[in-house]
Amino acid sequence: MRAAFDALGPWMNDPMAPEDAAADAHAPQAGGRKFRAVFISDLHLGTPGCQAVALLDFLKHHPSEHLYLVGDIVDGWQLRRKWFWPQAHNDVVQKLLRRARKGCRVVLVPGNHDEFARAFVGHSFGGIEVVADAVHTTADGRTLWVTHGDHFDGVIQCAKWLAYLGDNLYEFTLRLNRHLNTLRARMGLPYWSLSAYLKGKVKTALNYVTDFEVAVAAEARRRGHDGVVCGHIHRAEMRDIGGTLYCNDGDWVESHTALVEHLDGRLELLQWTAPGPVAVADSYAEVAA
Ligand SMILES: [Mn+2]
Repeated sequence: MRAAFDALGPWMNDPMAPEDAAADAHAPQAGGRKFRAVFISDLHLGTPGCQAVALLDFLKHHPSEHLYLVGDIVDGWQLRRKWFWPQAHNDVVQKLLRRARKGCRVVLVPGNHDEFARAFVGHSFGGIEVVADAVHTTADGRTLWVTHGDHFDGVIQCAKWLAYLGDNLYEFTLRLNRHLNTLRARMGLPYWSLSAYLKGKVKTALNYVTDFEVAVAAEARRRGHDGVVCGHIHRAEMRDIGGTLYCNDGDWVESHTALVEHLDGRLELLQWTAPGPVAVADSYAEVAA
């Protein structure tokens, strides 16, 4: 099963390019850390909003035993509208495939923007397992249900956030955000996310977010798990909801966030602002309150 797609093409098994070999050579030394698991989602490869360069940097500095790709990895919706595939996006795919080849267990849980991958559930694509959802057991014995989360759009009565921030408006916000940050970079200011700021400020968005979080946590509890890891709403979070640990690993179009499990089972949300990670717990706490 694992090798079902390995025969598809030589690009899956490319020998390591010299620059890749060099990059991998310093990966283990970078920070001297290895993680038990890394969870990322909502990369939206194939869209101009995808922060592929930052993501590559993050992946290089966070080697792990398990890597969960929690949906919306490749944005099939946008690619159908307009083809966009720069080299950095290719590099991300190659990096993920290489990681699988080098012994990391890479699991893809498709989301709504990459629902085409749901046709391959149960198969393996270049060593990457494709599953509808997964259960991850932490080093300290907790079970986490891993799902993208889009199935919960339907159970939320008033998806006001989606009504206000439709796909096109969202794309526009991201574009504005890029220009703004190009200017900020010229002025020597750090990266700042406009749409994350707007979403954090809009009350209806918060209601939607809360409904979503409660619904996902309730389903994880119903399934008998200690917690859940999801993505979809592009809002990184880790908190207890009625005794169930709700973790959202955020996204790589705005917030550059990931959930990591340390070797002892401790979970942590990271925001990658190269050259070093920043814990996001404090900055999100005020919005969640
Ligand atoms: Mn999604």
